[in-house]
Amino acid sequence: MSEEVVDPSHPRYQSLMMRKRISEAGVKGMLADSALIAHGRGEAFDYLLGEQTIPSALEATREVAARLVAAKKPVLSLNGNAIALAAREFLTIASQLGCPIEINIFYRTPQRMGALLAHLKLLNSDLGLDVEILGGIPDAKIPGLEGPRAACQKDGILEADAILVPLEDGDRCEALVAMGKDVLVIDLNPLSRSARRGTVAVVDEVSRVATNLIQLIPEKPEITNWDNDKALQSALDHIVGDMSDKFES
Ligand code: PTJ
Repeated sequence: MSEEVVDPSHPRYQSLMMRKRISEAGVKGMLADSALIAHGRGEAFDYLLGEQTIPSALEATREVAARLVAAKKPVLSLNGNAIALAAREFLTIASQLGCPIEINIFYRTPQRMGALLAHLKLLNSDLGLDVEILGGIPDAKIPGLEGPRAACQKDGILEADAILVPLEDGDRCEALVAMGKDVLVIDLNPLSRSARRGTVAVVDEVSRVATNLIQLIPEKPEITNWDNDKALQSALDHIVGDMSDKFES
C-alpha cells in the first residue's frame, strides 16, 4: 500500500494509516508473524470504542504520566507493534522523561531485534534525540518466566520501578507486577489479562495514548489512589452501553 492510496478524507483515515505502518514494518522484518492478528483484534475493540480516547482512558493516561514522572527509574518497554505504530512518539516521551527505551519482544529472533534496533536508532538521530536504546544485549531475566521472553536488561526492565508496557503479554505483565513494579499497560481490550493485572491500564489505541502522554508529561500531574477495576468497568460500559457516539462506516 503506498501513501497516495490512503485518502485523508476517508472517515477511517487514521485506522488506514495505522494499517499502513504495520504492513510497512512487516516488510522491514520488524514484526512477529502474529502481529497483524494482534492488530486486528485491537482494531475490533477500537471500533467499539468509536476510535476515540474515551474519558476514562484520558484519566488513565494522566495517571500513567504521573507515575512515569514520579518514578526513580522509569523505562518504556516496546515490542514490534508498538515500535511500528508509535516509535517517534515513544522516543519523544523517553526524551521528556530522560529514561531508556528497552526493546522487549515476545517472539525474539536476532533478525527482528536487529531490524527494530536499526529503526529506533535511525529515528533517534532523525529527531535529534539521544535516547538510550536497550534490549540488544540482554544480561538479566524476568523472574518467573521461561525462555527468550524472559530476557531483559539489568539497567532497564530489571531495575525499573515503573514500566510502560504497550500490548503486553499477560504472563509477562503478571511477572512484572510480582516484581513490585508499577506496571502501566496500554491495551484496547479491557478484558485482557494485562489490562486487568496491570497497576494502571489505558484502554486506548497505542499511538493516541503516546500523543496524549507527550501533552500530559510536562504538566507533571499528581499520582492518585488509582482504581484500575473502576476504569476498566467504565471502558466496558462505554463499549456496551452507548450507541449515540458510535459511527457507521
Ligand atoms: O513484537 P512481539 O514479539 O513482542 O509480539 C507482539 C504481539 C502483539 C504480536 C504479541 O504480544 C501478541 O501476540 O499479543 P496478543 O496476545 O495478541 O495481545 C495484543 C493485545 O494488544 C490485544 O489485547 C489487543 O487488543 C491489543 N492491541 C492490538 N493493537 C493495539 C492494541 N492495543 C492498543 N493499541 C493497538 N494499536
